[in-house]
Amino acid sequence: MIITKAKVIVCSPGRNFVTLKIETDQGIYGVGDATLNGRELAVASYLEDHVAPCLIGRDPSHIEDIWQYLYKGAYWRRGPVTMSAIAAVDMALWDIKGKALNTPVYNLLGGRSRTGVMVYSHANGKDIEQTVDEVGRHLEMGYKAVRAQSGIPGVSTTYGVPKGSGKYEPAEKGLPPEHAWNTEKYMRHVPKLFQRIRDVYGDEPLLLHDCHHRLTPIEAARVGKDLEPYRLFWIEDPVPAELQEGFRLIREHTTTPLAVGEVFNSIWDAHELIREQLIDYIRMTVLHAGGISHMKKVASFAEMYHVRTGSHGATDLSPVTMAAALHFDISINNFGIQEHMPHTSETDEVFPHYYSFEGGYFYPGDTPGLGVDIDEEKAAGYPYEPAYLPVNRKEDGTIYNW
Ligand code: EZ4
Ligand code: CO
Repeated sequence: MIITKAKVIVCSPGRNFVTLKIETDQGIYGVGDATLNGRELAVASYLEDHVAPCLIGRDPSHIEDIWQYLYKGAYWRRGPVTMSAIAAVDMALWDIKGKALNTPVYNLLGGRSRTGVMVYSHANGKDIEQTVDEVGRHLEMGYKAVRAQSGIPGVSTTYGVPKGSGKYEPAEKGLPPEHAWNTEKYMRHVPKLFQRIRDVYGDEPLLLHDCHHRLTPIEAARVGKDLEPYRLFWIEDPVPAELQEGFRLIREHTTTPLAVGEVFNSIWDAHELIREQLIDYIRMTVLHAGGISHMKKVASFAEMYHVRTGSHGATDLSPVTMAAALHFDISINNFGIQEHMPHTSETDEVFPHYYSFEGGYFYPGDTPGLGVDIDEEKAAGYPYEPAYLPVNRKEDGTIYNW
């Protein structure tokens, strides 16, 4: 079998997605997700202009060799653009291999290690009461684990708070919107949110919270301590994690489990965090961290240090990533939890898929390959529209982490 074509499809069914479709001389094709929120066209060009020409004529069964060719062969290693592009190729090649061997991808990764993949959903609200209601709604839908975010009194708009009556979506059309931030107000507010959720729903539900890079290590230590009575499953991204040793300080002060990694793109962003057991969950994805091939190595390394996975799964990761993540999640032993944020119906129509949800768990399905596709005709009806994540400023105008 040889690769005859590698096509990049950019579309916007509800939000922007970049998809790679690799075709072969035997009629089998594979799909991969290359979406990098707010920087979509950079990855599209990387794939179209620099990767696709190198793939033509290669044997698609050589997944590891092609991965190394794209990683080592580019000379310029790592970075979100490069690693998302490599990931898209990697997903598409696993999809092709599964279809060629007539078996779901998880079978090629060692087989199933569990019956289903536990996911957590998002409960967002303008204030504590609205978030509490949303937690209840998700528990009724069968979710065992829920992430809770709420608006902060005195902060005009923040991460996780829906605009109007719609669902929360971080990216907005046009140029980047600006949000305001106040750490003190946030730190006073967040324990009240979780106290109220535990008062209403008791001890059983697994509760998570995303600090979304807004704290310093000592502030994160305080938030972790203040949340200990509510026994969270994790706090996510307590600090921006370029400085891996910053986590030592948080770790010394709190037993609230720590999760990080949605912006990481290779093991080199996380090796100290894992080796020193400074975190509990590594949240890199098969999309932004080099595909299934690289994530298998990350998970194996993490397994030795009691670190479990907790893949990022927001709406800016397409159903192709969701499918690939589920095959990966179900196959490894040190799986922790998978994030799930439902896509719009337009997105689901453009990306038909076989994965399914029941009772708090997702199932990848038994279709050969990844069990997901792109409907190119429908995709063509949703052309790309520039959209960006917000920029954050403190109340005095200083640019801050979003
Ligand atoms: O802000 O995916 O845990 N989920 C998140 C997401 C991220 C977006 C960025 O593109 O933090 O909502
Ligand atoms: Co997050």
